[in-house]
Order: sequence, then structure tokens, then C-alpha cells
Amino acid sequence: MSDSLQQLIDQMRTGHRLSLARLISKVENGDSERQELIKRLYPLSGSAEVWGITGPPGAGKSTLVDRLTADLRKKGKRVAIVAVDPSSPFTGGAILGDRIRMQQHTSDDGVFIRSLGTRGKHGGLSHATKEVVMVLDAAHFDVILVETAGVGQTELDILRLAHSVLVILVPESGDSIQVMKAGLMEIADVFVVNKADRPEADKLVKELVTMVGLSDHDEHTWLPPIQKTEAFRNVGVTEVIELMAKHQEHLAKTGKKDLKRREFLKSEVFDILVSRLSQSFDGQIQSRSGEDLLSELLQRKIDPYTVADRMSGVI
Ligand SMILES: Nc1nc2c(ncn2[C@@H]2O[C@H](COP(=O)(O)OP(=O)(O)O)[C@@H](O)[C@H]2O)c(=O)[nH]1
Ligand SMILES: [Mg+2]
Repeated sequence: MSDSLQQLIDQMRTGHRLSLARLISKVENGDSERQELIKRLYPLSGSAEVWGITGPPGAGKSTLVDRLTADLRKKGKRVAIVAVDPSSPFTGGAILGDRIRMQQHTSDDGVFIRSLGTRGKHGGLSHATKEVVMVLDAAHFDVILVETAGVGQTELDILRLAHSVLVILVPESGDSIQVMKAGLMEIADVFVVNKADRPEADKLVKELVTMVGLSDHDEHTWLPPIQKTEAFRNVGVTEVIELMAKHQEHLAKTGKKDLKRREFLKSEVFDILVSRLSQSFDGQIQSRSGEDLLSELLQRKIDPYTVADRMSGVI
């Protein structure tokens, strides 16, 4: 037991930002104290609402996150923002832009912003993101906003920690077709059509209404509502917050929130198991006997399945 770790946790719980930042770094970097840290923080977590914000690059996610934050602050909520951008390094231009935009919040103790810009070495970026969210949850934030560009599987995986997912789209980019292709239809709880100042916004709204209507549903299904916004002018933002709150209510009322939590925890444990197995097999392949098996494989004396059987102890 490391007392300095407990000291950091205690300080974090009283709102000390630097301690929080250091604890997050421990999780992100796969520090040796990471497991102990999660052990101690897990019982303290579970009360935050986690919102995922996704959509194509340039759709206005960061602008909306900024506006949502301002609105939530007015309601007295403490807000944490996790910006995930696997494609750009920590100091990448986009993230820097976001930092400047977020400057109005930096002097506010009720807002905490963190960028995760690397792929996440230990168990992947989506697992690191889950743990960062757990730390923020234990640090008494009421709402945690996770922004990620909805362009690939990694980005969608990251949203497997959000209770409510907001998908943000813009007119004039053939977005409604992209929605289907990228699998965004399945994960959206609320659709936002941003840049509604542009022509064709209503056309996109109509397409989405049709698409949602055609999806498989019965009277118990939550059908994602569609909200137009002009994030940069703060138009429609309060309505978005109301829709997210409605979705949260729906989850609580129907018991789906607990089901979701259960699913998330299952995948959390699964991630840990996979990461352990992968480390263990990695060790075996690098070992002396592993090298011998690989040589036999190369000479075609045995086949890859037999090697895998031997390494996993099947034969
Ligand atoms: N025309 C218009 N531009 C907007 C609106 N909201 C955001 N933008 C602009 O769109 C650009 C991309 O926004 P950003 O929030 O960085 O998008 P992200 O990549 O999805 O995070 C910025 O230049 C914003 O100022 C809007 O409602 N209308
Ligand atoms: Mg952004």
C-alpha cells in the first residue's frame, strides 16, 4: 500500500486539480500503481452521467461541447471533458485549437478538461478512456462529456462507456448516408444537425426522421430525437441538454441504465482479461521454446494452429 497514492486520492476528492491530473496520468501511462488505484477508486465511482459526443471531423463537436459545458455550469453541474483523438498526437493542432476555445472554462473549478491523444499502450485507448472516466467520476463530476471523432471502430468502441450518445451531423455532406455506413444509427440516442444556418439543414433533418422511422422498433424503443443547432451562435443548445436529460430519464425508468452498466462492466473485465492473455502469450512467443516452435513452423513441420494449441496448453 502506497500512502502517497492515498494522499493523492484524498486531495483529488477535495477538488485538488493537480492531484486529479496526476492520477489520470497514472491510468493513462499504465503506471505500476494503476491497478491499486482503480481498486480504491471504483467503489467511489458510479454517480456521474457519461455523455458521448461523436460525429465527423469539423461537424462542430468541440464547439457544442463548449456550449453544453457553459449551460450545464449554469445549472450548477460540475463538468469534465475528455477529448479523444487517436489520430493526432497530444500536442496536435486540433487539440490546441480546442484548448484555446476552452479557455473561458480554465479558471472555473467546476470544469476539468483532458485530451487523450495517443493510442493507449496498455490495453488500448478505449480501455484507458474508460479508466480515465472512472477517475473523473470518483472526483465528483456530475457530467462527463467524451468527445471522439466518429470515423472508425476505435472511436465507436470508446463510446461503449457513455450512457447517452449524441451524434452530430452537418448538412451538405451526404451525412445521412455516412450515418448508415459508419454504424452511427445504432449508437445514436440523440441526433444533432449542427450548422443549421446552412441551407439543406431541413433536408438532412427530414432524411434522419425517415431513417429513424424505418428502424426496427416497438413502443418501448427509444427513438433518437433530432435537434437542429447553430453551436457557434449558441442556438438549440438548451434543447439538446433537455433531450439528453429525457434520454437519461428513459434509461432510469425502464431499467436500461443498469443493463447498460452491466454490459459496460462485462466489457471492462473482458478488456483486462484480453490484455493479460495477450501479455502472457507475447512472453511465450518471445521465449526460447517459442522461438523453437516458430522455427519448426517456418520449416513447415507443424502448422500455426498446432503452435497455438501448444502455447495455450491445449496439447
Ligand atoms: N456555420 C457554422 N459553423 C459552425 C457551427 N458550429 C461550429 N462551427 C464551426 O465549424 C468548425 C469546426 O468546429 P469544431 O467544433 O472544431 O468541430 P469538431 O472537429 O467536430 O470538433 C469551426 O470553425 C466552428 O467555428 C455552426 O453552427 N455553423
Ligand atoms: Mg473537436
